[in-house]
Amino acid sequence: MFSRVLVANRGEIALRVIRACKELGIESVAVYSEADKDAPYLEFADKSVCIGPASATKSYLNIPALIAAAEITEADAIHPGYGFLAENAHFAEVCRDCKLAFIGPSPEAMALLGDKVSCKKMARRAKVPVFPGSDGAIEDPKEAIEVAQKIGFPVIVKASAGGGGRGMRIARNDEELHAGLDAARQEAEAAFGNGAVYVEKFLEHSRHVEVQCIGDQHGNAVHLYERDCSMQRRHQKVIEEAPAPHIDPKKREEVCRSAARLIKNAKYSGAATVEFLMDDKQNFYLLEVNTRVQVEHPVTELITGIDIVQTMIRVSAGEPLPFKQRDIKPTGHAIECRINAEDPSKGFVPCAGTIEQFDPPGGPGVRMDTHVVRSYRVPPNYDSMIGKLLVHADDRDQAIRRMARALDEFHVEPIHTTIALHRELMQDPGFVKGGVDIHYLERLLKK
Ligand code: MV4
Repeated sequence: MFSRVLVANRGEIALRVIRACKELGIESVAVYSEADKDAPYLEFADKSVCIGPASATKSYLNIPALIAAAEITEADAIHPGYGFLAENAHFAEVCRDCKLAFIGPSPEAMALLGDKVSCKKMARRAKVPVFPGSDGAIEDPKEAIEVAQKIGFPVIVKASAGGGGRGMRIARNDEELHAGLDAARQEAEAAFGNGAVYVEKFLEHSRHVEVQCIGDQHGNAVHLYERDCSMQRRHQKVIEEAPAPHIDPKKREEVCRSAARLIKNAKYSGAATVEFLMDDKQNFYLLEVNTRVQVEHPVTELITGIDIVQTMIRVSAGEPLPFKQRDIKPTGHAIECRINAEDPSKGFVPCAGTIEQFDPPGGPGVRMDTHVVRSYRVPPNYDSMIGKLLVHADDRDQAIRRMARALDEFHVEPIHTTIALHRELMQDPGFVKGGVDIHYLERLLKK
């Protein structure tokens, strides 16, 4: 096992990793930018190191500064959390070259699954359903037109290096396809330095169902069941839950086994999330694979009782997975509400500033993952998520009531947060019924 892990992140996920280390008897090293120098969670780590100024490029994305911090503190591993460098294969490779364990997949596996064209190829071989479309990257617009003729419009052009909604264009005719190819390619070239694009059938109404998986370095891989993340706005998830509501048990097994098969075939080690779109007939198609721990991982922890962050650390140190697929028995229902320092009544503008009052909820079945305490100052430099409120209950209806109760107890002043929005969503007939599609929340917010 590692003796000291450097946590290459900030905020709630940094605290989450520090806690996992402590429970495993491993020392942790926190890093911070100048904007985070007074963050209270730094005290929970065994050591902390300043890695640069507020700007993320100069701190949390600064590879030489992170490696230097690991070397100075004699850390033997780095946990990247999510965002920042978590899915940067170059960073994983630099860690390996510096004899630091990257707590995540190998750079090769990350690159293979992170590139959507090669990921889709891998999925086809593993008999995981993918959208009909081009076999690989599109070189010539003629090719794209031929594909569209075969599968029918609408189609979607996606950047192979994209993800989370960046570098995508929907096309409903030849003309839009020509324009979409150029636009997606240019956007991808500028954003990722890789202009490769592909074309597939566009599914209009669907749900976002993702499967949590984890593999070890001995060829074992399991799934930890699925989450529904359809409640989203501008590709930012707002509510996540597990299990996904209104899925037939047979379909559920099918989608979860497909995901685990993909991860196993890729000889993947570490945590991965396999994302799917599911249509109203419960047909599912691969979207992409996230090769990191996700914001919403606690939803799965609550229904399975498995500590995903601890397990990531153990498999990264070479331990075999401590459970088999048949040992994983999900119970009850879990919901997560993302608490963002944003004003939903003003187009979700971020609200930085000092939190004078912070009274998080508690009681049975409530989990609050946050780095915030009273008098914490939310810096304007980073993501606006200030915490995650989760509940676990016997079934979905009780989980919704428990969340409504927890949100009632929750008081944050004076900055605006998404708490008030979540209170309304817990009473929204569409959400309460369950099984909404990925456009539901945006339609609701327009009303
Ligand atoms: C799609 C799609 C419909 N059909 N692919 C958006 C983010 C990226 N992960 C893929 N995305 C989509 N891909 C096909 N073939 C619709 C979306 C999509 C979406 C997916 C998941 C959650 C929210 C979304 C919002 C808009 C579009």
